[in-house]
Amino acid sequence: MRNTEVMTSGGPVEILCEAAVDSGVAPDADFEPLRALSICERRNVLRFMGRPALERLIGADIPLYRRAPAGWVPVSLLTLDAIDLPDGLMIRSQRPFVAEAPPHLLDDEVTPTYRHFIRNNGVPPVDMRPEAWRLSVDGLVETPLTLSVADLAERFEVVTERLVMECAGNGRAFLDPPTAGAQWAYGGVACCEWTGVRLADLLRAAGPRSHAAFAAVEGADGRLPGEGRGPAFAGVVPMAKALDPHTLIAFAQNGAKILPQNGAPLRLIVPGWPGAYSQKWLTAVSLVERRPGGRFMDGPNYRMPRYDVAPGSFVPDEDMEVIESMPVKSLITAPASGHRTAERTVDVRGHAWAGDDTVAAVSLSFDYGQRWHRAELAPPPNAYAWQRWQAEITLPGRGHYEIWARATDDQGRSQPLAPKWNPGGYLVNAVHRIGVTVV
Ligand SMILES: Nc1nc2c(c(=O)[nH]1)N[C@H]1C(S)=C(S)[C@@H](COP(=O)(O)O)O[C@H]1N2
Ligand SMILES: [Mo]
Repeated sequence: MRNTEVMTSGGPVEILCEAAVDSGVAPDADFEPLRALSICERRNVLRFMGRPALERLIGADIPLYRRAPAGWVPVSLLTLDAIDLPDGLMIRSQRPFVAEAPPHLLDDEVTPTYRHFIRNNGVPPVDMRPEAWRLSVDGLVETPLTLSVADLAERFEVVTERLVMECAGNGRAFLDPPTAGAQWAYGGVACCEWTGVRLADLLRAAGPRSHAAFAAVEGADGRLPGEGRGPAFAGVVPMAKALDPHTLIAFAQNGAKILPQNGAPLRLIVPGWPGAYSQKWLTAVSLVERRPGGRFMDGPNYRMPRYDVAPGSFVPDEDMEVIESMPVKSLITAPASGHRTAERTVDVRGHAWAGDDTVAAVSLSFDYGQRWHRAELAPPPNAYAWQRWQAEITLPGRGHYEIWARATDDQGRSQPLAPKWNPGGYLVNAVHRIGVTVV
């Protein structure tokens, strides 16, 4: 049993929980000291170990060791984090509260509500009662609106869709040198079933003026103590995306109320784009002509260099552009990394998604990317849902292997084999790797 504090509506709350869920790795006493380190620090310790030391830590031979890329570190030694919360979340930061699930707990086609990652930038509002909530739509509109949660469902068509949301910084923990921000491993992504109304329908009801170019969105959360006054997190959605029929103002998640930590009672869902666009605890949508320099929406935040840069480089602001669609990516959700089995043949499955686009293919490799085996890939159940894939992989024999998954989108873009460094630590979409040992 361990005690954990969670920030919910009323502030810190004590939750008693057991690490009931297997994190999917072999508990090796030798590895215990490394658990206290960050993923980046672990890599920097492990990369200088030779084959015998790595094999001892893994508890098995690594037969294809000589095919591994320079500086390779077994992924199952990198991602050894304890489950902190019931239902499987690992806490990445307490203030602001940030948590993610390990990939093998994201196996469901529809992510269970409690396994949806949590990314707060400030302190959630205290009062999230739907009865008292009001949403305003104003700025460059003919008729400003003030709506209650009940008004939304009464006045506009209600839709339910499975939508992928991913934090732009998901995967950041794999960058070297480390960059500031939440140190996500793989779990800053989810695909829930969201119910709500289309933002486009509200905007049409309000009548946007012709020079409206952006929807500036506000939430009711406050800044962390010591960070001054003002909104915790400002969002800006370009009009074309605001008018996309899949951009929703949601009031339900997986058929029930949205959880406090995920933005109750109303939140925006801007699928395929960084989670940062999906304003939680939504209170206002205001149409504006010019991009406002809201908090976290200016400077280098949510921007990528226009070109590939060497790790650790300085990139001038004018060479940075705002992130819109997220890149193609995949997750292996079964087996869990660290899986040990007597069978050489392993059933592998997972999800793949590609921002505004769809996934055209998923391939798997067990020899560090030399040969690739095509997986079976299902179409998305609706636009912006992730796609199921599965494959049967037969490993060469006993020992420790890595299985890598690489998705390719319908524009022909594939996941890179190694993460690409950038100053903000965004859009890390390198192949997903798991470790599997045949005993
Ligand atoms: N009001 C508000 N909205 C917000 C945030 C926030 O801190 N405050 N975080 C953003 C970021 S960076 C992400 S990735 C998603 C995370 O949503 P989740 O916590 O429900 O997973 O919400 C976005 N919307
Ligand atoms: Mo995010």
